[in-house]
Amino acid sequence: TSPKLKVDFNQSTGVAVMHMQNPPVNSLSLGFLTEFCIAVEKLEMDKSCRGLILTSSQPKVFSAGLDIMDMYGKSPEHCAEFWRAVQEMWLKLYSSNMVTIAAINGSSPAGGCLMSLTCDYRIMADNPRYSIGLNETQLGIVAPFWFKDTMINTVGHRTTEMALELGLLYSSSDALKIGLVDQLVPEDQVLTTATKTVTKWLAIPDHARQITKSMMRKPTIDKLTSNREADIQFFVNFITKDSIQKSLGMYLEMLKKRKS
Ligand code: CO8
Repeated sequence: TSPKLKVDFNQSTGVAVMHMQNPPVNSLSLGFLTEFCIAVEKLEMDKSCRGLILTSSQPKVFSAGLDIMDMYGKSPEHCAEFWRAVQEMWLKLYSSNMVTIAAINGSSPAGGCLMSLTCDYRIMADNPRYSIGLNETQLGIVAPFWFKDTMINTVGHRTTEMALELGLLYSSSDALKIGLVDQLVPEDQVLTTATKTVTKWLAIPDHARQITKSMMRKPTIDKLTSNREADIQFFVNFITKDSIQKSLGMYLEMLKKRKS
């Protein structure tokens, strides 16, 4: 299988750009997440890498979120392994010592939004067709507490409460209004703006920035690390329920119908 990621590391700036290339929509499958976590780990260990930009090489989509096929009609064992990989992706990104920037050049629902929310800064293409948000309830599923916490930490409690209950997907301009993203730029400037932004962040002494980041995020991270197995068990019990499987099936049908 071809690599699902392309990593461009610029030795002179110390910044890596990670292009997600898992066609057609960069869904976060078990295979993708495994490859992704290994790549992030490698960069994290490399002392010369201080910044990471996440972007998509697929047109119109940053990431469609978790791969629904990894949660639909799968064994409890598969679901458990998949969920552990989702947790790992979040833990690695949310606790990264690198400056992380999401260069959101397309739609970014659910898990795609979560991935963006783990970054230090979000730049989105100014395009009303692109949407971003935690839309889980629209699939009849529930965003886990650490998805919810990550969103609260970014946009606050009230906005998160309404967004999660309704499963809201925001247009790029509405996402900017509520602070779900930090900046909108024309589509062809997303990556160049991300590169400029990371330089600005890297001007701050690493140790001071890293300790501050950890101070802000550690309570949220600890909540999951101390409850990881229970969270996996909860997910597996939930997702394998007949009623939940039925909702996912209906959502998949809707996705297919919407095309024609
Ligand atoms: N997983 C698997 N397949 C997907 C996904 C996905 N998340 N998203 C799209 N696909 C498939 C489509 O079904 C379609 O398949 P096919 O070609 O066989 O018909 C193909 O990818 C292309 O999709 P589209 O034709 O829809 O592509 P568009 O460019 O028109 O639209 C979008 C792209 C906007 C990304 C659109 O596909 C979309 O809205 N997708 C659904 C996104 C979504 O709702 N994701 C939620 C996933 S759940 C999640 O991330 C968190 C779950 C937390 C679990 C908690 C439980 C306790």
